[in-house]
Amino acid sequence: MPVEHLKSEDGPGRIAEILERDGCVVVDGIASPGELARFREEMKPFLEATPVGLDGFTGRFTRRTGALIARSEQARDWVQHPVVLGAVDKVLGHVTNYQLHLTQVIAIGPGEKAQDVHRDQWAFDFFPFPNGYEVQCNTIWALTDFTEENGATRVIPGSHRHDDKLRYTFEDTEPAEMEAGSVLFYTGSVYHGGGPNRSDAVRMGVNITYVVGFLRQEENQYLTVPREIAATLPKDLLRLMGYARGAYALGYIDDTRDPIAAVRPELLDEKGMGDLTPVQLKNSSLGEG
Ligand SMILES: O=C(O)CCC(=O)C(=O)O
Ligand SMILES: [Fe+2]
Repeated sequence: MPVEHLKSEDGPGRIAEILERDGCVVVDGIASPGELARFREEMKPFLEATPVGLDGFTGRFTRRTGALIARSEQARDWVQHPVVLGAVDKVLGHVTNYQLHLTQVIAIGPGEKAQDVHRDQWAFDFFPFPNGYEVQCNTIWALTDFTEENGATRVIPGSHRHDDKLRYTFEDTEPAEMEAGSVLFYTGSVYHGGGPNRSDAVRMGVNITYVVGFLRQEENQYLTVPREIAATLPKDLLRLMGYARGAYALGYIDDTRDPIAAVRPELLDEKGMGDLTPVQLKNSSLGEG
């Protein structure tokens, strides 16, 4: 079964429906050519300085460049794209809060082999989350066209409902082909992997992923984004980066204060409990309010 394609105008509700059904979907034409060019320009020195991976999983012909919040203003907009967050709100709507998990350019070079088929949520030490209980929602933004030849991400639509710890092979997968500016959405539970690059050009994608607030981030945002830069960022972005409680009792600082106090104290609201909305607090609190 090929990967379904939607348009941005179809909206977050439809994207979430297909994610519920298939565990993956491509949304065409989200990023404009101007945005793609700006991102590449901002990231150029960092992309050039990134070494290739050290093992088969990270890819010996693949470069992974992170810290996108610190390094690219364009990435900050993409991370907070309303269509994306609208869909993530629905996929992860069963928890009190979610957060950014990682930001990473994945540049698959010519000669790279297919990555082993996996679930991204295996990163949590292979914890067996219940079938149907999503903890992660992911995007890969195509910076170049993604073709079967150049290493388009391989997915198994519908496999988000399969058993855990299965060993699938390349032949079980479909390429998520898409044009530059399109975005592949996929859950942490769907089986997938990077494709082999049999072309003579680099396939570039931007992996931006989100995870429930009670699990640990892959990319540690507190240490990846220097404090001086964090102090310039808007509150909503800081919240998403993890300067917020992950649930009623998770992630406060010192005397149960809002973590925003550590980076932008001038943005604290009066009660200093603004990191969860009143509804989130009510839903997750054990007390009577
Ligand atoms: O680069 C890709 O297409 C996917 C990579 C991937 O799935 C991963 O590194 O976990
Ligand atoms: Fe993956």
